[in-house]
Amino acid sequence: MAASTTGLCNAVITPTAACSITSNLSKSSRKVATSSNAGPLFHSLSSSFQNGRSGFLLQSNPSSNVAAAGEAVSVRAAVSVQPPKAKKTSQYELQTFTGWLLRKEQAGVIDSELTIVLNSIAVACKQIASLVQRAGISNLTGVQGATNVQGEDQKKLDVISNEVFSNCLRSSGRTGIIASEEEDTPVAVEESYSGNYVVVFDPLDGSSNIDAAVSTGSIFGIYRPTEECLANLDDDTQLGMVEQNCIVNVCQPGNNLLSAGYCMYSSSVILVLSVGDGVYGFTLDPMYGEFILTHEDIKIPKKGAIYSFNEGNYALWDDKLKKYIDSLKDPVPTGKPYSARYIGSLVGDFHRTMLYGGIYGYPADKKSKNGKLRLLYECAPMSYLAEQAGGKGSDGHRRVLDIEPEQVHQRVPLYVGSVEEVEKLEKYLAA
Ligand code: AFP
Repeated sequence: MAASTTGLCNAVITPTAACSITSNLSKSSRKVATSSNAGPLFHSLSSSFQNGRSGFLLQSNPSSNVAAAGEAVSVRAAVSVQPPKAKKTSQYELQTFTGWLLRKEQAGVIDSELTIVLNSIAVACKQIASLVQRAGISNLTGVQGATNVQGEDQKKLDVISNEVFSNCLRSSGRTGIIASEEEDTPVAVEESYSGNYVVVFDPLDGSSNIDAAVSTGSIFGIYRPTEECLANLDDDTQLGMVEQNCIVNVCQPGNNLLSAGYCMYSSSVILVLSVGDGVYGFTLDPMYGEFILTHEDIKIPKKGAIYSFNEGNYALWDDKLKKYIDSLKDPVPTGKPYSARYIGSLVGDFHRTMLYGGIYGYPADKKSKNGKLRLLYECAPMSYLAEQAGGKGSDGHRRVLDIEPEQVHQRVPLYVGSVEEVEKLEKYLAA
């Protein structure tokens, strides 16, 4: 990529050649379907109906399993144009991610453009999940031989996942700017048809775990570009300005997020996201190749006796933080110590914290004055999800979502999880 700067938020980059990938997303169509044989076909037709894109569903008499050749199929449920029901009506009815998105669209929570972007992210996650699962077999473990702008060794899968994520976003035609952990500076997408969303992502977080087949994940955040950026996109004569404006657009506080989420590649592949009305989790069904709603309206417990810090850095920490950690091991008045759990993969550690409660922390220390995690594509999306689930995300003193980024790859300390646990830590740091 032709980049000439260090990722400062007022930086200018040279335009890059956009990749021409045809869209994976099939246009919705009105379907007329018959089924003489219940089972997977009928199930998939039902799902198609459920997703709100099928106008007509013709169903043969289910008591007759096979319609003989030439036999007129008796049509029972003729035509329905009813909107899809919000509640499950059958034990066989699965709510797919696509169906869920369409319901959110119908309810006016998101628009059709954002639906397309989120769908393209789900496709990227499925592809990355498959690459991660086959990494050992396909010789995809190990390093690529390069370092990213942050001086970290790029794993082979870091580079491939970045390409997969970027290509899926480009092919959606709705993304104007992408900023990734693996790119020096944000990239303007030239073939954007509409929407022009700004998408920030870490395509494979926790990749140092890959060679040991430990959990990893992808993290993303979606912002709307400012009016200024949209206006200039049509003006070829000001391309340099457009680039500059759009890069500035990447540096938005988490408060402006329209949506954020992650996909965890673990014993299950789980996509967790929010579009601003709670947090929802979808598990990839390997049989159907679809994300299925499995975690509805996730709420982080108000407190939880699990802490997740890299305690190997204890000697480098501030005394106030040391006191806080010590207090978890010998708490007054309960006397019952907290449990320590640390994978070293933010997505896995955060996912557990969200479901079981507790606190995840990556503090600043004597070596890393601002901690390790990146504000834009790690701390802000996770803090947004935490708040949407009733939890809290803090840098120890202030709300992470209020922090105005100054650089694309800016780092900040992160403490996220149960409200009471994060507030307890803040009190120790303020003492
Ligand atoms: P890698 O992508 O290099 O594995 O880093 C992962 C990460 O950014 C985040 O996912 C972890 O929570 C954190 O770093 C772990 O850092 P430590 O190894 O310093 O504990």
